Amino acid sequence: MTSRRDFFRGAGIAGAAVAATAVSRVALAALPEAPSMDKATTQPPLAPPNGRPYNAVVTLNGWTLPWRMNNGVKEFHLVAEPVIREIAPGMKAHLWGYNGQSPGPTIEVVEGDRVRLFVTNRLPEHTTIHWHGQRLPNGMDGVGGLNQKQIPVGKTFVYEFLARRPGTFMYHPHADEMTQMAMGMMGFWVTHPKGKHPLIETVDRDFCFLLNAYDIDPGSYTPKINTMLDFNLWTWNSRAFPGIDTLNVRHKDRVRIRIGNLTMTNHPIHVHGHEFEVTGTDGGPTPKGSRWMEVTTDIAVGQMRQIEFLADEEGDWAFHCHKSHHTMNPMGHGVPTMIGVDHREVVKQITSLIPDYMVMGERGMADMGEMEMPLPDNTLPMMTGTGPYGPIEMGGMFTTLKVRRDQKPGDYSDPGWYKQPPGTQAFEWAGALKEPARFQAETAAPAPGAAKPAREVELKVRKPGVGGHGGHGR
Ligand SMILES: [Cu+2]
Repeated sequence: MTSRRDFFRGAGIAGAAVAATAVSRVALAALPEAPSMDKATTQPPLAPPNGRPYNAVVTLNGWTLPWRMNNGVKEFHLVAEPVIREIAPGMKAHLWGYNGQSPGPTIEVVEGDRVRLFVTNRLPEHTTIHWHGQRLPNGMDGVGGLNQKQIPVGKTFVYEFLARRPGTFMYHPHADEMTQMAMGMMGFWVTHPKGKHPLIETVDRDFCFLLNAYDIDPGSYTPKINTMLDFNLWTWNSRAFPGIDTLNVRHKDRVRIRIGNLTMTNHPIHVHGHEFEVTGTDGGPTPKGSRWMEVTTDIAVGQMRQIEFLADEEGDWAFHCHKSHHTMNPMGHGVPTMIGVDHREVVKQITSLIPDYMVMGERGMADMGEMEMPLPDNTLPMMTGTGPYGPIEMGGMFTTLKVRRDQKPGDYSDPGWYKQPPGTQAFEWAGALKEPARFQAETAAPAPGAAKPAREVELKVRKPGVGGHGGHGR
């Protein structure tokens, strides 16, 4: 008697081909092209050349993967492969990604689209892709060993499903995850609504990016994959400030920003000058009654958030993770706090032995923003970026939202620095500075047992909310 296994073997058809037949014969007819990207700069939105219409997203320091329409099916071809990614000018990393970059290209489809994704494995080990957040047949969910066999080195697998739910999603491997995600394998996925959706607004600008993190020793190129917490590069789409492009919008634009977190910690993402609402998660659009105004939203590990606001304040607004260590580039964590320590004597002695010795942080760390310390090759300064008024003293997960009246609709180019209208910028006080009252009080403090000083010291205390001078003290 012939067993099922013998039948397949005897038929001379590879197991993969039989499995794919259940998906579609067309799928195997010819592999679609796999476009590749060699730049880390933000590419303009990809207007859909066919299929249902939608307003395309802009991937920060990324791009959207073109597709081929094949008998009504949108066919994409992702190639998992080693890539070289510029993290910021002056530093390149040897990562793993898709189609030339890390993260891989954004995939944009429309609710109701039939989607077929060819995934070719050019890595040195097996992989899979999990389509995070999607409703799909269990065998398409991409967990290696659970839903499918891992894709062996050199092989191509086919995933096929209906994009059932509009929203903000991502994709990443579910095979040797610790290594493959630490190496930069991930990508964004947007399913646009079919027609008008009661909970999804039409917006003028729609940006997306992933939060990721790397541990790359200064002077080296490859991430340390065993790191769990102590990363030294906090990145948006595998870019660190000042390598992250600015988000350039027109005054009064309605702006959506979609963010997904594939790091090992949460990131409170903060926008200056505007309030926003969280209008969606990876579970879909949020009900209107659950929305409230925020200026910071915490994005936990594995979560996606989409925020929306009216860009009605002109200017260059900081947009960053609010964890202050996440807006810095590599630094030594073993550095003791030196604020308030007078190094002068010891520095004299050390420089007689080590002429290049440099004191760090005795007045704070702001010096680091303007320091031209020799760095090892292929590393970034800790705090960097120069604005119109000097060093910005930031790194990592930081960029700028630029709101301009003269930005043309659909123009994503950088308008340069904002020029504040006269009289609208913080300025230096030019009047006389009084001696602080407390200082006088201390110097006038009586010696133990001495008589009280005759002179009264007046202290004016302004209480918040009272609106006048709240009281007097000595
Ligand atoms: Cu953060």
